[in-house]
Amino acid sequence: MTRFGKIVLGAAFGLALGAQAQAQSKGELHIYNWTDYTSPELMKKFSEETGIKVTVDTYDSNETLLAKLKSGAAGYDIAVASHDFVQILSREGLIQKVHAAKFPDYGNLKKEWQSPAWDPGNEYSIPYDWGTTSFGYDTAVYTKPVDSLKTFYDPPAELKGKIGMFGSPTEVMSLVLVYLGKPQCNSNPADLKEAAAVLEKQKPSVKLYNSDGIQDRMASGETVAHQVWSGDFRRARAQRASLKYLFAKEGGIAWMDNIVVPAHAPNLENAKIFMQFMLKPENSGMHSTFAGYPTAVTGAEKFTDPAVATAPEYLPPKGWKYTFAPSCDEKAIRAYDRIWTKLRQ
Ligand code: SPD
Repeated sequence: MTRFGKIVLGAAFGLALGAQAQAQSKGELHIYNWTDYTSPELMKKFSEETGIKVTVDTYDSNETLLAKLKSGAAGYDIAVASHDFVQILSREGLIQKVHAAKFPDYGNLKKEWQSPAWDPGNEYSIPYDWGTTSFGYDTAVYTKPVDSLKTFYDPPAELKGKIGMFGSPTEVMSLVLVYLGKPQCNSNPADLKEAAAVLEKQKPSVKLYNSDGIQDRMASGETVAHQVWSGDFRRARAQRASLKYLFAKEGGIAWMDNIVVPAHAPNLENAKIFMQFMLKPENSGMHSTFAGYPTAVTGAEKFTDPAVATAPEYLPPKGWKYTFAPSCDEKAIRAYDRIWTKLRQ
């Protein structure tokens, strides 16, 4: 759940809809999205323009999304999945085809994000925004220069016991493999032994494993270093200026999140209207301003707050090595789960 929990937008936000517009209500849209990833202002705009009432539930990881859809939760019209999970969701029949390439504004997608490897022809999805994964820390607490992920996996005294890690096995494994210079989606026993050893050694210095609430934890000083997504860290830094996001010398992880429609969505047509809405540069730019990530829509930049678009976390520096982690096979996922289960005991 977000810190605003389950939110209902539209009527609950006291929209300036006249009696006539309300009478023409176009139904509902139930969104299932990551925490801190849905702009209330943008949803209000959507409701005002379409007459569709929006509700939002939130989750903390792709694994939670997958588990929820697998459990048969049938109430959602929209979800947001990272690129490496879109294929898993489609293979398992948990999302449905929307044929996004036929949407009138499909051409607004930047060419490089059209028909991506994880969804050829954009049958199931449209890209939402992209960012990177690394660590951020408080330079007021640890004042020495940092250029390596080593500082977080083998931390100095100042950070011990105050590190936050993600609560997602795929994300924890992806970054530790970058640190070790090993391939992603790895099921090589020797590599995994090394990765597990790094995480076990780091564990006494970790305060918690949780992907939700990072902005608040870093802004309040509850944690002084955290595994984190770039845009979320910018929002924490806006509240605590001594925070710094690390573009480590070992590189980092990149991802693209995508809007998808769960199988059996009760409001399929409204889901398509929402996807089309998010392809408009002004709406995509509003999302970018809220979440702090670049989007896949041409012209969204014009509608993104320059303070956000020029933030150091917004885009990786030229020449920085980053990997779009591929969708892992069963063997790697099972191996990651074993390491994760042991780590969390
Ligand atoms: N505040 C939510 C940010 C969502 C980031 N999703 C990234 C997933 C990377 N695997």
